[in-house]
Amino acid sequence: MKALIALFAAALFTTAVADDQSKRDKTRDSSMRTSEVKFKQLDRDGDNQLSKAEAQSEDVLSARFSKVDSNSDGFLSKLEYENSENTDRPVTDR
Ligand SMILES: [Ca+2]
Ligand SMILES: [Ca+2]
Repeated sequence: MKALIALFAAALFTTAVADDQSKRDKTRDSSMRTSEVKFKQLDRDGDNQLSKAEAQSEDVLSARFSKVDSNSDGFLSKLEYENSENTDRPVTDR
């Protein structure tokens, strides 16, 4: 019986943790949603990366393509795109 209670407690605990995690994920999602939506719009062939041609529909991105493409494979991954979005605020020259 004791073991059963322990099992229940463990299950409850796991659920609570998972719940917490999904809440945190949602918060993070909403703050990243704009760039994610934009990325999906730009990624016309849906291969989860932006080719130069796909990036061309966005002037700013197209102009900064080689800079945003941090691993220089000729494609922008979602991560590279999101990083560029985050650093794309008014840039002060250093
Ligand atoms: Ca693509
Ligand atoms: Ca890349």
